[in-house]
Amino acid sequence: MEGLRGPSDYSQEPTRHPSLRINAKTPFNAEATRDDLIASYITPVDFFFKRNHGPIPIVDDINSYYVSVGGLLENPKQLSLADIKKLPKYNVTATLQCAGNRRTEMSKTRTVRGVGWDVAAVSNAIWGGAKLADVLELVGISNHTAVTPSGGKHVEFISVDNCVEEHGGPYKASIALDQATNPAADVLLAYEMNGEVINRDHGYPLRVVVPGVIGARSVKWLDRIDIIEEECQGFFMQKDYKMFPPTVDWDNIIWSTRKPQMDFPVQSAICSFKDEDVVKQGKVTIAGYAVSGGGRGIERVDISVDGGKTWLEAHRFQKTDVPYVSGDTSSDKWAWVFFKADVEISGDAEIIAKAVDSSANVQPESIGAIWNLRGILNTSWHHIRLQVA
Ligand SMILES: Nc1nc2c(c(=O)[nH]1)N[C@H]1C(S)=C(S)[C@@H](COP(=O)(O)O)O[C@H]1N2
Ligand SMILES: [Mo]
Repeated sequence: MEGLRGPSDYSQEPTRHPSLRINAKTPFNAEATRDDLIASYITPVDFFFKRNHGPIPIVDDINSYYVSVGGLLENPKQLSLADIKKLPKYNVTATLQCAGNRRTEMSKTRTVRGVGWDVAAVSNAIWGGAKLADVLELVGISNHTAVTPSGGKHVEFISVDNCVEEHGGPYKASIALDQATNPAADVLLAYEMNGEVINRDHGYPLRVVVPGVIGARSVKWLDRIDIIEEECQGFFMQKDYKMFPPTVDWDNIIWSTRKPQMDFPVQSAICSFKDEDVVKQGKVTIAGYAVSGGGRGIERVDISVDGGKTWLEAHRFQKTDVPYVSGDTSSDKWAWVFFKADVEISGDAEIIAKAVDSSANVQPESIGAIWNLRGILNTSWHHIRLQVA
């Protein structure tokens, strides 16, 4: 890990925007307010959620930084940032969502363990970097490879941060080799975020971005890439970020019975209001975001102002004044849509949003049906109770 260092304490953290809501200080976990989140379709770096499991690494000398690519490879290589920048550069607009988004709300029905998040552990950026498929080609693995001759089936990403859950070891995760070597999957090694050099909080000098997949697989501060036979055995793949049924609790959990979560399901949240906000009778605008994993676009966002008895369809957009058509090649398949609906409120109202993705997957109605002990993937219908003054 030359050039890149994971400090063991929090004395050298970067400065952050004062209006972020801090959910945990050490490791630093914070999200934007609902208003800040939907103020811009591309989330400004300052307001992009920050999800860490240890102190933020430091680059001592960018000229001695390199990524080691090894594991089940005939010719392991060390790639400098310059080597990676020599590859064709792609800009991919992709929404990252932490699997813990909306955990606080899930915990209200029955307690779950984990950092509490409101609805903003999700953000959208333009990531600039090289395709992982091109990087793997450099080390001799051609596009669309599911298994290498040496038996490699997964690509493991290893960082340098000191994570509590790894007993001071680094954060790591893996994805399947066929996804990593598929140029259309748009998996990036990103060195830019929103047109600027990626900052320390988000992975400087280089991070993985796996579009359409829970944020946990997009490893920041990349140090090593290993081609491996079985998926990564790290804590965050094997003992966390798995979806368990509501019957499983801490006394009967068997982690090995479930697969690591990869794609995230269809999600939406109303951001223009908070619960118990007081409004004037008449017209109000309901606005928020909707996003689905796996490159599935958003087909529809339904809004109810009467607790789910009747519904109307919200207007969806990615670019202002351009109607969004899911599946259209001009739309960003890895990115959220914003939605808006003008509705009439005559008295206290229960507002609900639910989204439908391009495969007709719909958000589940109740939290109870998807409750899980770690409180991940709360994608239940989003409710807001409004009071009329
Ligand atoms: N090295 C490293 N990579 C990491 C993490 C981490 O703690 N260490 N957290 C992961 C999780 S759980 C999420 S949701 C995303 C968050 O990325 P962000 O902080 O840029 O929003 O980074 C992922 N990559
Ligand atoms: Mo996450």
